[in-house]
Amino acid sequence: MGWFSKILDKLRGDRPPPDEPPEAPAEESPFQALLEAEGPSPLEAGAEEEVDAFQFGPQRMPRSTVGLFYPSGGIFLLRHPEDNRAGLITQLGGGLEGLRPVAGDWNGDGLHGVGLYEPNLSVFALREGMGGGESNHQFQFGTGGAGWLPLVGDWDGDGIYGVGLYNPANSAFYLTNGFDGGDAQIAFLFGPPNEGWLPLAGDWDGDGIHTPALYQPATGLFLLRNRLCDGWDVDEEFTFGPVGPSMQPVAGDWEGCGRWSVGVYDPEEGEFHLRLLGDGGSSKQFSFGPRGVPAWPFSAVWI
Ligand SMILES: [Ca+2]
Ligand SMILES: [Ca+2]
Repeated sequence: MGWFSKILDKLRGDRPPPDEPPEAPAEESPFQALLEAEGPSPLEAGAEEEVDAFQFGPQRMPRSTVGLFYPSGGIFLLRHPEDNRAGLITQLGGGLEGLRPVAGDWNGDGLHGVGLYEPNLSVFALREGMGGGESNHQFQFGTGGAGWLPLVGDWDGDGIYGVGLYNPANSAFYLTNGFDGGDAQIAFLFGPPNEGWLPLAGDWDGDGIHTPALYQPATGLFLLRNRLCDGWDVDEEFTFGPVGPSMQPVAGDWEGCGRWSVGVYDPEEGEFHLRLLGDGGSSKQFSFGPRGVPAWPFSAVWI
C-alpha cells in the first residue's frame, strides 16, 4: 500500500511534508518554460487575472473551451472560450508518467474542475474547481495497467459528472456516477475492438445525458451514439479534421447551444480544429499552446 499512498499523495498535489518548511521557489518555473516555448503564445495576457474578470452578457449560455495538460509539470492551460490571448493556468499532481487529464462538473455548480487519471493503478483524482489546491475526490475505478482510457460525462443527467473507462481490447465502456469507485454502474459494448479507437463523451443530442463516441485518428472517423447500452447502432458518423496517429479528440458545447460537438487536436501543429454545428459541420481552427511540448487536450466550462 506504500506505493499506492505515494501515488495518491502525488495526485493530491505538491505539498511539503508537515515538518519541513516549504521549498524555495525554483529559479525557473515550468510556466515560464511553457510561455517561452516556440510557437504561438498560449496566453499573451490575462493569465494571472481573476476568473471573474471576464463578464459575459446575461443571455449567454455556458460554452466549452479547450485546454491542454502538460504531464511533466502537472500544468493545465485553459483557453478563454473566445480569445487565445486570455486564459487560466492551474496545477495538479505533476511528475507522474502516464497521467491523463479530465475536466467536469464534479459538484453541480455549473462550472468544471480539473482532474487526473493515473493508469497504472486506475486512480482518478478530481478537483472541484480551477483554483489551486488539492483534489476533492480520489478513488480507484477499473483495472490498472491494462491500457484502458478515461472519459467523463454526466451519465444520468443530474448535472454532476461521473467518470468512465474504455477498454480497447473489447471496445467496452465502463461508467459510474459518484466518486466511490468500485464496480461500474453502467457497462456496455460499442464498436469494433482493437481498431485504434479513442473514446470521448458528450451530449450529442442535447437531452442532458452524456453518451460515448469513438474516434479513429488514422482515418478521422467519428462514431457518435446517444444510448448507454450494448449495440452497434451509430447515431452520427462522419470524418472530421486532420488525420494521423498523433491526433487527439475533444468534445464540448463550443457554441453554447446545449448540444455538444467534437474537435481534433493536432499536437505537431499545436492546432485545434473544432466542428461547429450551426454551420453544417464547418471547422473553427486556431493555434493554442506551444508546439512540440507533449500535452493532452481536454475541454471544460470554466467561465
Ligand atoms: Ca451525473
Ligand atoms: Ca444526450
